[in-house]
Amino acid sequence: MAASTAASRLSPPRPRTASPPSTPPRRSRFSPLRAAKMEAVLSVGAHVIPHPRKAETGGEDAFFVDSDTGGVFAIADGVSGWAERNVNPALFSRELMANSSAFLKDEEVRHDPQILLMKAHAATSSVGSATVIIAMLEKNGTLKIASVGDCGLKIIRKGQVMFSTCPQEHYFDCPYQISSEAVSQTYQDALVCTVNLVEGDMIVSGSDGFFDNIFDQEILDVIAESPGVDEAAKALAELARKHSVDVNFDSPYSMEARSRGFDVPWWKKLLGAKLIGGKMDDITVIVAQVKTVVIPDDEGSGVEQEQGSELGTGAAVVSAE
Ligand SMILES: [Mn+2]
Repeated sequence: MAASTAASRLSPPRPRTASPPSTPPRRSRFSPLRAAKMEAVLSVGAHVIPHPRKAETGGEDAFFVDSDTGGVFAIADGVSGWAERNVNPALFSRELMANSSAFLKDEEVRHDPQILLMKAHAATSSVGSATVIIAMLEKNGTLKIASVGDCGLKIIRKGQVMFSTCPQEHYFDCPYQISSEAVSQTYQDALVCTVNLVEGDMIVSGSDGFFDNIFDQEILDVIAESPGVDEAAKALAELARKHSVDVNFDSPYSMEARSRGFDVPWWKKLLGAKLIGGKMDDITVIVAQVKTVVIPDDEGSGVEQEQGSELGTGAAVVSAE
């Protein structure tokens, strides 16, 4: 049987708990002394596969990728429990991403994903809630991350996962989330991380529907085999999707569910059965590769061009199709 739990992803009010910030050493590999004319940028690919039953409406995940400022991307996962209150769960996540993209022009948020989240949340008028992750690459190679809930981000260097965000949750299957309701998490609850990246590092970010259905080793294998970020994002999403509908796949989600005490009834256990299966959900994957570009003497102009050609598109809000 497919893994499932009775727990709703719609959270009841809980006391707010600030997450301890994680601040790795701030030693940049793109220091002005070593490379005065180099800047870090991201080459980004993205792929979305909606929940099988939500294919017509595009699902409830939303994301955006922005090539200006060196590379910003974000994912929001609309909490599906709102459908029980006759609210379209996609509206909140999509508006949050549209607002996040719009606020990138605001000087105050250009270097702080947590402030971007604060402003985008405040500007969002739709009813609903969402988990969200925002990542910003600075020109010196510093990646800044703010995450509320269980969207994830991993950094792969030399074929190994060298960094992963941790999910935040109230209880199993009920992640922290920002909401239209006053009682919810806010930007102040965000997990905030800063990681110094080097050229060639790969970033793999996704909604919970991705990470619940794929193991780290599979991510590493796909990244190693893929010729580019677009192909990698597509292949990763498709592998997660395949697992998500496989009732015999012992997914990270079903393993986690068992570790939390969810399982098949005792009499089935006696027959050797256990709770396994993928988790059907919207699947969003963003793959980004860190590159460096050389700044010509008339500082700045050449970078914009190169970013444009690498990233393909400028700011765009995209939801699942
Ligand atoms: Mn999800």
